[in-house]
Amino acid sequence: MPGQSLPGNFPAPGQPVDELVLAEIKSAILVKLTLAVGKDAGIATTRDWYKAAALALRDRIVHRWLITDKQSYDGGRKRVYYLSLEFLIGRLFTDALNNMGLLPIFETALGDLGVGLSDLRKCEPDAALGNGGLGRLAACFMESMATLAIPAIGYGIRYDFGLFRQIIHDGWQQEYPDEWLSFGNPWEFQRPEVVYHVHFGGGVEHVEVKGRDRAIWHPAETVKAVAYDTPIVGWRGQHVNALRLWSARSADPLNLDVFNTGDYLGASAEEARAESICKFLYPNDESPAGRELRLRQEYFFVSASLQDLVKRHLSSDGQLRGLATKAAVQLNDTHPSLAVAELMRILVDLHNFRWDEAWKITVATLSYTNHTLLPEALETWPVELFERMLPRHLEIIYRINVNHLALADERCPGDDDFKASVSLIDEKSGRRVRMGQLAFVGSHRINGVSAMHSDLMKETVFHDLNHLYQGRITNKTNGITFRRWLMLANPKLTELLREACGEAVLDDPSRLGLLEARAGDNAFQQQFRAVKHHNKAALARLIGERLNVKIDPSALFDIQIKRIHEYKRQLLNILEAVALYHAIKDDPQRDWVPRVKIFAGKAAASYRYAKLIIKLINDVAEVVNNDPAIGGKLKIVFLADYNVSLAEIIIPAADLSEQISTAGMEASGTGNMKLALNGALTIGTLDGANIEIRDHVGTENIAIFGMEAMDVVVRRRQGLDATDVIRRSPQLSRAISAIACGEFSPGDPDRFESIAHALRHHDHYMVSADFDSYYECQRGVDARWQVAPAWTRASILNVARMPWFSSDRTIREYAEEIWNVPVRGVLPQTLQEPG
Ligand code: B1H
Repeated sequence: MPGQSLPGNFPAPGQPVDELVLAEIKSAILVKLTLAVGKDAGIATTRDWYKAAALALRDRIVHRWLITDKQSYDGGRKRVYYLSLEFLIGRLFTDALNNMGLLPIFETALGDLGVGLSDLRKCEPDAALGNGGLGRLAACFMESMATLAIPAIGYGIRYDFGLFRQIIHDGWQQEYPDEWLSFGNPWEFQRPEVVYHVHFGGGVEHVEVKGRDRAIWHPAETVKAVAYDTPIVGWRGQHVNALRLWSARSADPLNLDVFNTGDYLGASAEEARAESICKFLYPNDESPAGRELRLRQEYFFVSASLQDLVKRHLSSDGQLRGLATKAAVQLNDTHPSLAVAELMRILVDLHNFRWDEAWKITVATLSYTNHTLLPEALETWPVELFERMLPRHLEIIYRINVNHLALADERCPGDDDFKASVSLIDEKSGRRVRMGQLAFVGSHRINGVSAMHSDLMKETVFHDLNHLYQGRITNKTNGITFRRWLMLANPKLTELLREACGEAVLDDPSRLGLLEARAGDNAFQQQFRAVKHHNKAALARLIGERLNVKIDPSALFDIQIKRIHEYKRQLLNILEAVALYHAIKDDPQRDWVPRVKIFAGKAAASYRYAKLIIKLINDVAEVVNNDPAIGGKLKIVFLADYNVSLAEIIIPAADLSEQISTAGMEASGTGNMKLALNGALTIGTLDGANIEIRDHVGTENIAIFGMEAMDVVVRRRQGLDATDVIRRSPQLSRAISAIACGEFSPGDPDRFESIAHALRHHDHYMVSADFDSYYECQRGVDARWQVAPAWTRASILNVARMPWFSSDRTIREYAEEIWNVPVRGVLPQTLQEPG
């Protein structure tokens, strides 16, 4: 009903703000500015105002936090513990304001105080404590768990430096430290009293106590883990959970004996070693760093988190027997796999449980999400390193393995290959502990992140383990939070959707289905296009400011934003751009569809080939953007330093979403969901969640091309040489020759020789093999773009059919099928899988 206030202080559009509340908020901000920031309004910078406003907002969140936490505690409710080395949060200010229903009133209050909310929000640095999809998924899940009132704690590391800042210099990526904490962090609460000791190294003594073996670990080194809590508020502010990040401190910060000898630097060496644990996030997406410091990070946060949750459990239940009924621990990939051995150590060594009972509790408590099947991403650690760093854990892993291999022998007697394949120890490449196998064996549920990925898990890496532990693997297709990725990122579209589907759409995304009836409506289409145009004009302005490239907002905005990785095939996209450039040059008078190809993404600092692809994109852009012969029909842009905040600007402006990974290689993708939700049509392969997106939006509203996962397997078996396909494709042949002979790098003609060679003779990612199909598909997209009503209809239908991809749906599935915790509300009937 127009004008009527919604629960939790949510003003409907046009509703006047409450003057009393407004005065209270203004005064709260001014008090914070004076007493917490220590500044007078006359001299305050925008950053000072941001801090004051964030603190005023935090006060309001904290009240809810304390109430909901007490309710969960008093009610003895089961808690979810989400263990993740990555939380890619981005900015929190408008997210928290929006969820608290305070966005309009803060905007007015700040405006009255002479500060613009949009300037102010830019003062907040992105919390980039993650690499990409895996870390962003953890952040979406935290928001959805709070929204669904699931008592939960996210555990991770408070890195001093998040993911590096990317600068593009002369077309090359350069990495700079991300000093996100240099101006303080108004969201977090340091908890100096919440401290745990985490041990490393030393040896293990075995003694007999009452006829039972007892292991006593004598560690050589101890580090302290100190908690920092950030409140995460759910939609409509009714529930708040904590994100608890650990920071490392030395247990012995200054060695006085050494200090007194005059070796001042040496005296704090211990401190430096301890604190290095939380210094930085490893910038490797999909390929584990394999460094000793990384294993220290993994154990550090697992140990602190388990000590914390065990202590919480003991304080309410008094014993650990029923742990699994009160705690569900979700392992985000294999990075926290040590939790299996650590929980066993806590139960057996510290709390005297018999091994078998401890094992039952451990398996019932833990569950593990797998995010990738890439062989290079499967984490393993040398046994020798384990022995040195975590000697007791290695013993525990060996014992788990003995029981596990006995089971394997029962299932497949005498089959040594089967046993070798399921063993926790890889004996083939110099004895290594397999973290995936460890997490699998120690968990009651193992999930993949899209239907196809979960199926492939059963068929490939976990084939034998699936045979041994039938029914453990399950699928939980990823989702995204609509609050951030629709409401906040795209306020104009949200406004239109509120008008078209009613206010309830904010609570129940299935109401987006009401758009179906309007998809062909001319007047509605015009409004929808106007929103898209507004967002595209904003992005065009940003590109003009940052890169000095002039962009026409009415051109087709073709977007590929994600980590730079060979399997994601940015190379296929830029090759198509080269071929299109040649085609336009050959026939400039044809009615070419004006296109802007926009790329953004970071390459791991050590991934040289990915960095060369960035250079290629920039070199091609330089030539294409400055060639008058093509009349501006094609523009290529690489936006530096892709992060959550930049994604929030690019995604609402997208017409076409590039989801073009080699089939079978992208576990799910979540950018694909964000772009479709904002009305972009997908061009993609049948990979990851693209398949489910197709099933929901309908084959006619998505452009699918290329080989399928099985085709890839078959072709790879035949060899990786691609001269056959190149010979058959004049366009591909010309595009490869152009990059090989220096058409885009005249000053250094050999620069891209390695890329050309791989395209011709080592086409592992099927870039050459898929090229023609992709090029054709893109021309089909051009043709569709030229019929504006049909394009707009498909775009509207994408929005209408995306509700299933809400992370609220994903979290409900985890809650019901893995964690066994109740959730608030019921899934509306309309939010079901397509028939
Ligand atoms: C995903 C990773 C990942 N899968 C290792 N695996 C890392 C692996 O630092 N490391 O060692 C970091 C990240 N990330 C992504 O997870 C998948 O590629 C996406 O397809 C998926 O959508 C996302 C969330 O499930």
